[in-house]
Amino acid sequence: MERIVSPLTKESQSPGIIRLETKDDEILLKGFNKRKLAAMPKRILPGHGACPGCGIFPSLNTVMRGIEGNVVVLFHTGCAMVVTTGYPFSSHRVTYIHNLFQNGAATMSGLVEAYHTLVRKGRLPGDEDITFIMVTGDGGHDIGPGPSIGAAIRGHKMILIEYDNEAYMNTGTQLSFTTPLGHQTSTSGVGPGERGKAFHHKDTAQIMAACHIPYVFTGIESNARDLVRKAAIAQKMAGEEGFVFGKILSICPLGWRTVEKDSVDIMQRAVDCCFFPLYEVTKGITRITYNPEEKGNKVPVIEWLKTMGKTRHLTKPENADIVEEFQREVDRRWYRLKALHDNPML
Ligand SMILES: Cc1ncc(C[n+]2csc(CCOP(=O)(O)OP(=O)(O)O)c2C)c(N)n1
Ligand code: SF4
Repeated sequence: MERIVSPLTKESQSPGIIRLETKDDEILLKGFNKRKLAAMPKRILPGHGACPGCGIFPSLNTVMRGIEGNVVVLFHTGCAMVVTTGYPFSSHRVTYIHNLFQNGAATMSGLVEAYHTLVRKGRLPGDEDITFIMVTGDGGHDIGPGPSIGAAIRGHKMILIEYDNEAYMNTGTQLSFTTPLGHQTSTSGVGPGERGKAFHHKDTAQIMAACHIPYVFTGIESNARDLVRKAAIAQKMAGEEGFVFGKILSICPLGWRTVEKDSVDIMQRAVDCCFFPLYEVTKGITRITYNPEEKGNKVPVIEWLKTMGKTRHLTKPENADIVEEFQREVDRRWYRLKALHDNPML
């Protein structure tokens, strides 16, 4: 077959735009320039088969802006994988691997160790650093959390990114364990016998933080500066210390039943109602990186829920008890996070 685009070189992936500086125990991002970063060649090319407005690729491409040099990626089964790998084509401009749904972290950690062992034995040059990045959906983290937790505890030098679109989108919007309470999916219906998902969402960022890995972060694509900074720290930590986990809330207009032009506002409300707080955990120390209360932006959860088709039923008076329960749980998790932020000993 004729090659349409060439693979990326290390040089083209290393524009040297951003850098990190440490000041008073805080890691600061320097040189952030949206125009320059946007000109960086994309590791995932456009022209793939995702729906218009899909949040996965702007999210992943923003993460990639913070990461310089050669990258190897592994994608779990899910929309991100399926829409970029329609045989015989590929949207990936870097070395790409796919293996069965649940064992991505086992595969990637084996590859990381093989690479470092071959370098140590002199069978590979080892004259450049490679950043190993695994990508999974939230469903992949229902089916494959065992290998992910195993890889985290073993401390392999890799980054694991979970894009959370709150359901199994690729197979038809079935609920995942991160689908929030009351949200409608194809397996949590709304009607006389059911009022959306019946139980609260799983908190993967906290599960991974409990594995005592060097760095955990959350992010959204529309807060690009925050996400690029966290990605740059993730690369540094994965190169020097060990396993890193990042969770990104990612909009799915098809499954959330939203209109693309509203995406940025919807995602911002998810953050501003504290459903999806932006924070990082560095070697056990939690730091909230955007506090909607301090900015005067905090809104009740209903302000987020009313923006999506999948939660429109929650605006009806007969479902007020679900909204109340959801608000209570979101508040509880937010207060807990603030306590962690305020007290490094927690
Ligand atoms: C072991 C296994 N079970 C089920 C499937 C079918 N399957 C393919 S993609 C998918 C959903 C993936 O959901 P998620 O990880 O949330 O990614 P998304 O599709 O939302 O991007 C499922 C269930 C599979 N490929 N392998
Ligand atoms: S179904 Fe959702 S997650 Fe999948 S490609 Fe479409 S918008 Fe993206």
